[in-house]
Amino acid sequence: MIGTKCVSILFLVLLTFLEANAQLSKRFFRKDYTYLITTEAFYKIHTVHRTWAEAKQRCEMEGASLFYAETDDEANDVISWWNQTQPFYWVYVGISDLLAQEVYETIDGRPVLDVYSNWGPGEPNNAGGVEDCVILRRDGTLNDDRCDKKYPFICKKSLNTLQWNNECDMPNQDYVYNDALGRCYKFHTDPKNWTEAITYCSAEQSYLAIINSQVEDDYLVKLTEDAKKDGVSGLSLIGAVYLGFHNVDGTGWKTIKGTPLEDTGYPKWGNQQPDGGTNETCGSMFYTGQLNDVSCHHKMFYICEHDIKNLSGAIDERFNQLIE
Ligand SMILES: [Ca+2]
Ligand SMILES: [Ca+2]
Ligand SMILES: [Ca+2]
Repeated sequence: MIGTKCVSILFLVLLTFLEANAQLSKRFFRKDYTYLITTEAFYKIHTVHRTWAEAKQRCEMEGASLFYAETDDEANDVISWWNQTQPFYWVYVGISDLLAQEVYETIDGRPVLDVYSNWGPGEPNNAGGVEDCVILRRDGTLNDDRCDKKYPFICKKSLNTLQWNNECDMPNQDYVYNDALGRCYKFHTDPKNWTEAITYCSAEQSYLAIINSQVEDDYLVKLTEDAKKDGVSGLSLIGAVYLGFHNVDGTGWKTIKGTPLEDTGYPKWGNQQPDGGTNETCGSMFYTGQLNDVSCHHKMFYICEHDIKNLSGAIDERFNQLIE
């Protein structure tokens, strides 16, 4: 009996320990990022070419930042990984002189001389007086270039800055877990149009929320009530938040996953809605919870929904490895 009890306690202690350390020992940030052991950081090469400002923003949307090498070693390791995986000759890095001409600094305000700053011959030359953003060439040299050119880029997340939202099993700290629904949500107070809202949710490994039950609707109403909505500028429509359903192609209301609205579990339109015809083909929820068709161009609040993978499977597997 005592033996069994001891084993159970040991198991609980072990499980708690594993859960607490699961993230650090798993070296996991997001499935689209690669961990390099030598630099203790996660990286993602974006193959879609963007301007420097768009690249910087995109990395931030993913909870990371536009990469620049801090040391020669990091530059070598990242360039070697890049050369093994992608054919690009250049990538944008997080260095510019946009704040003060000819004073190059990193996106987090470090002087360029404090980080990897192996300029190519004659660079930075501010050619034509319009080169403020820095690219890294695959030979390891830096060059100032126009910020409005579109290049691939690399995002980076250091292991030592990684935080984990255990309930939601994701790095984003601002997603809130709902016990009854077993999933997580974030109310975005930065107004976006419908397409942008989809992009932002997706960058957070989530999707524009879809209401599947009265319970979920009640919760989203509460989330909306509690959100800090006062004093937000840039809103073009108040009283409703974007959701993940639409009739953009005119073939009937459906979710962004393709399910007809009447099969979602919550097809409850507000009074007289939908009323916008072809002018209102995107989905929203009135603050009171009922559905409303709106123009896709409005800048509105929106809610992202996040499905949780089951972490316990990974923990069980580790436990089995330990007791073998
Ligand atoms: Ca140049
Ligand atoms: Ca849902
Ligand atoms: Ca409407």
